Amino acid sequence: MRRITKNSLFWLLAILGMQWVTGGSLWAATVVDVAITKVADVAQAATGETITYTLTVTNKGTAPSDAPGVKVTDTLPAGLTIESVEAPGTYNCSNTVSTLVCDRTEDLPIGNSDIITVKAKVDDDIEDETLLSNNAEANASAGASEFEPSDNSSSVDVEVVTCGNDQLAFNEDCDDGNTNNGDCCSSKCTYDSSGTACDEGNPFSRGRCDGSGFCELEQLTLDEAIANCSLNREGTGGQKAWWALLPLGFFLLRRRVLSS
Ligand SMILES: [Ca+2]
Ligand SMILES: [Ca+2]
Ligand SMILES: [Ca+2]
Repeated sequence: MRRITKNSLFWLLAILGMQWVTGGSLWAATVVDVAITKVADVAQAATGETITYTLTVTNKGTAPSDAPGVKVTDTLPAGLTIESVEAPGTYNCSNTVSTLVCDRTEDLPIGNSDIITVKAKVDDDIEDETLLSNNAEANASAGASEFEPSDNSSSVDVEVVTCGNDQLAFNEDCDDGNTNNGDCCSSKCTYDSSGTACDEGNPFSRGRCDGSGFCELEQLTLDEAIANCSLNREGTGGQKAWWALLPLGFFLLRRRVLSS
């Protein structure tokens, strides 16, 4: 059996000392602790609205090494379309309409953080109350060991709220259950301004929005009512529809009865 000499014991202690000084990197792979957090600027968004996501990538420093080859991936759910990406100059980013990949060209030093901003638009045809769950990941290159993998991904949810569903959302003045204009609650669920014409379908009155979602009616004069009837009927048939005066006859008869 070989004896342990003073010389071999010296080198054994020297190597152990170097392991302590370098954090074990002499025989272990590079050990890093990369983390990512992802937040959205809103908790709810309407169709057509742009959501801003902020991704913060950090080398936390709980492991001994700078992080080589950090890659950030962000795959957006159906219903979102990437509009723009902003990243530090140390990243090469590319994206499709729904997937973003950013590669850091230099090691991420211990204790340092980077911020990547992604703007994505909510598609117009997405259903109300859809939960847009968006997950992003950040990892060092495959040659590095990850000290704490649980914080290498981060997810955030944004709920879609829509106009025309008869439910008043935080960003709506009104929601009358449709996306029609001309009824004082516009296709964007905002109030039409005071005085905007609105049509209640009554040929003997004129409607004006009051600026808070209601159509106020003003009774027309006899001449205005006749003109209104003629105008409405001409618009559909191209000929003057004299039978349109029939309801007007009832109107006049009713007025006479009431006034007598
Ligand atoms: Ca980690
Ligand atoms: Ca709504
Ligand atoms: Ca409407």
